[in-house]
Amino acid sequence: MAAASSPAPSGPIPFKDVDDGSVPEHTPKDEFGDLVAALPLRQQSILELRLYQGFWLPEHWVPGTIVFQRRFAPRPDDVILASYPKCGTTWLKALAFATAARGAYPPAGAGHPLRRLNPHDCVPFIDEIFAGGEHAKLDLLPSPRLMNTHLPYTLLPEPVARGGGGCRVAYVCRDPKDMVVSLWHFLRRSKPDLSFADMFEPVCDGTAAAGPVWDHVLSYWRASVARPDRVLFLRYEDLLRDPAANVRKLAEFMGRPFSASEEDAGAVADVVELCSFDQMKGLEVNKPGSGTAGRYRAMPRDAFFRKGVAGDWANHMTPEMAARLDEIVREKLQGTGLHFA
Ligand code: PAP
Repeated sequence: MAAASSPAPSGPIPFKDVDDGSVPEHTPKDEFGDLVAALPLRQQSILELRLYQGFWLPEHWVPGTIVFQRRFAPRPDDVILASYPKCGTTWLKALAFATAARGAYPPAGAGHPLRRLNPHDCVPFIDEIFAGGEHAKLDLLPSPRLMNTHLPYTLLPEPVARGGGGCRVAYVCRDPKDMVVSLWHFLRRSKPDLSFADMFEPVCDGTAAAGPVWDHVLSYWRASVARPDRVLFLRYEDLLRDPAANVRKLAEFMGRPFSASEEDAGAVADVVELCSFDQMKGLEVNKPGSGTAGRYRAMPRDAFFRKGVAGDWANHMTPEMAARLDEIVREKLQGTGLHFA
């Protein structure tokens, strides 16, 4: 008699648990290097950017983006977390992971993966995974999978953007003024002499990495209006104001609403607490000197937890700079129904 097969493991599980650290001999750069070399180029702070399909992408992402666009096979229960850089990626990864994996890993439990791993080690970053030719590792993840990207909606693979495969996308946006401040602090970890103006100007003229930021946000905004069942549009400021309401929203969107008994047991509050800024920043794994996250450009893990507030722009910009960026963004978003307060 055949032995009873054990049930397939269910996701999400931490990406770190399936990643053996191996790197392939060949990367998409070998295949698409010539195509990338023909694209408009710009040097911006520590990054070389290429203009690809209307967006300034870090050069090393572009070949992987092409492979992602052409060969990614979404699973019906995949959830892709999307954001412009420095708009709440780390927090959204933590919240989505804690929410989706709460069956296997109770959020209040001492052994929760998010107490030993940075959120970037739990949820794979598609753009860098594909850039490094490591995408076969995504096949090792049990369903449902969680992954994240900084690509705009219009650059997502056609089956994902069409919603045909059933795959869902959750996007988080943030006041662009706070995004610039956060980005400047982040990049200064690699380039301490980077001036604020050298970061502010490319954001204003749309040439910062993954920009123009307004086109990025609008790509997801429009998709969320057209397909609210497939694209969830969140705001960092709303997450700060009412994290529990947004965790419930996220859970429903992912098809895993909290049950009445989970609510009674405080599961939502447990997720919020596990992923709170103070809790995550205070973890050994995220403290200065604890190591790095990221592949191509590894960053110290503590760099992902700076202040975690709204409105820090006021400490870095003159009122004139703030009014200028607000006006650019207001004009670009005019008539779309989207605005930043
Ligand atoms: P990434 O796109 O490079 O992954 P991302 O996580 O989007 O970065 O941005 C980091 C910002 O989110 C930081 O903002 P700040 O510089 O204005 O402080 C960081 O502090 C904030 N952040 C990270 N984790 C949390 C959290 N758990 N709660 C609130 N904010 C957070």
